[in-house]
Amino acid sequence: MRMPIIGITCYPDQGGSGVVATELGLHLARHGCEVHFITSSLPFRLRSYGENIIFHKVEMPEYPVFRSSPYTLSLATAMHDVALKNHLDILHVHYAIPHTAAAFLAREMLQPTKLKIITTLHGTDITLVGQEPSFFPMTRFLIEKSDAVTAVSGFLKKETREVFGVGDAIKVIPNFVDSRMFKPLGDLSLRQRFAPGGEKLLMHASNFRPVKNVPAVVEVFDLLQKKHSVRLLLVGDGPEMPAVRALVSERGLDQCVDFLGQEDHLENILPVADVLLLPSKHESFGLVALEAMACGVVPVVTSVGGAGEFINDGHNGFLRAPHDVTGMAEAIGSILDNDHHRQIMAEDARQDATMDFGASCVMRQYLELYESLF
Ligand code: GMT
Repeated sequence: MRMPIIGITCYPDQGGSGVVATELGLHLARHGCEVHFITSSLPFRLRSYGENIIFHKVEMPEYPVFRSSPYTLSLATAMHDVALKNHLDILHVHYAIPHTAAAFLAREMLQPTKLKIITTLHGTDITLVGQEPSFFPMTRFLIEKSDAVTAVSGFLKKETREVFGVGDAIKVIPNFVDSRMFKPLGDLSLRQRFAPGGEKLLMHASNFRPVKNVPAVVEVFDLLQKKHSVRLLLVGDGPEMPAVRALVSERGLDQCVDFLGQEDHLENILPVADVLLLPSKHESFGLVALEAMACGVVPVVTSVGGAGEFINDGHNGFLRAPHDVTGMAEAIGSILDNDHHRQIMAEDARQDATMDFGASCVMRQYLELYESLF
């Protein structure tokens, strides 16, 4: 069978769903598929135009009548045009709202067509945004109208079925990590810059939205630094940042916390850490924890969501309830000054991440799904 021609739509800015969509497209292109990215701007991980990759920017005209430009309609038109001109077989949209709505419109405009729509559910499109009363019936409709739906964890599939009453056929395809890109630190000089006194390094990396529960990171760190020689690295930016900065100052921690801001090349900074803390209120998967594991960094992650599908508590990381600040501090404290124990966990973490969640292994699961539709 010839390789399918695929259109991919995602949010292009920082965020796990855009990372998964872009990395999938890059791997598919290397595998010989023609991949068309149809997005509002260049996805941040799409750093070069490799062979088989074509980027189509969605144009959004301004008009005084509009309060804001109707992005979904412009996207639907772009999808229609790209599909027609390039004979797309599949539109693979990441994050249901509003991407599946645009794909549905594009497919209607193309009738009769063999174009298939695949929706990958990533998280808050189901757990938060999709449940808003103004989106709820539309989200259910779009799940039903997709030719195939995938979810990034068993947790997210279960949540979709329980909340929306649809999605029995959802296929679970987890997040993945490229272990050539995310790997343990080779050169220790960067680590020494952040820990000049040989301190241990705790890291948090996210988009600082309320769901990420970043104040808990500061509270855990506050407990830890009373007993251990440790520094905190905060990577990323977002709406919670002012509150987080205020909490750091209020606790008198300014001297031992570094705010590194948004980092497009997370693979450069992640490996300097000893432990990554992700205490989200819920996390349908928690891609950054998997990337940390591939770097040999021990993850401490919320137990609410899908992280239990790749973290084996006490073996390759720790799972704790998002409110359990003491439990998180105790778990981290138990390995912080025990290099031998931490190294064993770190090695297990890297092995588990790269064996079961490697890019080629997960790409094959998507390819099998594509093939099953024809
Ligand atoms: O759903 C979101 O919050 C957005 C999305 C993103 O773009 O960061 O994150 C979700 O998708 C990631 C990739 O599949 C998952 O690893 C994250 O766990 C998930 N976020 C949440 O569930 C909060």
